[in-house]
Amino acid sequence: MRQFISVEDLGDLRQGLQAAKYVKEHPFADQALGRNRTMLIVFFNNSLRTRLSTQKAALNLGMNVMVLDVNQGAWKLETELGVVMDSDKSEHLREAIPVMCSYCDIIGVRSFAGLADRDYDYAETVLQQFIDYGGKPVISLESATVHPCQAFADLITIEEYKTRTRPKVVLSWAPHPRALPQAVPNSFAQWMNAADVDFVITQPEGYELDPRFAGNAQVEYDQMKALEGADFVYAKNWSCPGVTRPKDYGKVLCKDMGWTIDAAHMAVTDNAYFMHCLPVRRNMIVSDEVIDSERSIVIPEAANRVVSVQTVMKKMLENL
Ligand code: SN0
Repeated sequence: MRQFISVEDLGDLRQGLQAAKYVKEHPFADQALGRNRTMLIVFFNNSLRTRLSTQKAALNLGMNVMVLDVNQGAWKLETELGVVMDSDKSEHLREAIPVMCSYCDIIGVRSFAGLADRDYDYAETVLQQFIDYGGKPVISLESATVHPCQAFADLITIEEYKTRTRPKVVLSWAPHPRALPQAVPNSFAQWMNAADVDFVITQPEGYELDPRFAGNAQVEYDQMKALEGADFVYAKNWSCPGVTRPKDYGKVLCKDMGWTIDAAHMAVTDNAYFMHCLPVRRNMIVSDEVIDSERSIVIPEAANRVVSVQTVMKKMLENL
């Protein structure tokens, strides 16, 4: 595996889930694989789970690990090609990437969407430069349009908790004070479409996800109707993806607190589990009552972030 961006990069999904199960049961079985190998993780944006789970996974695999926060101590990096570098940006990604990659065997990159220019974000302009100029396997640790390590962890969690062969999984938009990327819902939709689940997306008008991720998923604009009989409720805020309203790309279109997942929403489900990638804004996305209930599985979901990224890194190490 040379890159981990999409569900297809994992190969056969059943086998991928089996591999994850093995990693979870035997976290230290592959220490020899990572010996004298270095994992570099580069952050252009904040992180808690990704930062720690990726380091933990690398350590479990016997790797050395280095972390760079680009905005704290590194030169400010220019990401646009062909510009006159007369601003505050001291170094171009064109040099920084091959240099960073000369120090490591696998590189992970977090680089959020700018939410200003849809084409720039959806071309994965920053991540693609790491793929093109680095020469090392690249893991998206949430890039402009995808968060595959999260979606893989989400699927692992659903597999662990499901009581039906084909559970009903509902992705519900929920309100948030800021404009957030579409990476988490995009990847979640892509992975659910590939998995053996009955998948429904519910969102206000204007929040339609890019069809390359939403695929043939059912879309239901009536949130309560969508939630009926759900086995898993996956809440997330995202900004306007600019599909049905191109001019509003990256904007907040709705702050309707009626979309907050509370006990009344959960009551129409089939005693569903509540999921969220975290960090979560309590009483915006989800009520205290729901996230503190015994049906909330946000903590085991976050714990599975080690498992998903370790499974990916192991596959990459095997193919070095
Ligand atoms: C990010 C997002 O893509 O939605 C990362 C999620 C894994 N979330 C945020 O930036 C939330 C920030 C906030 O202020 O709540």
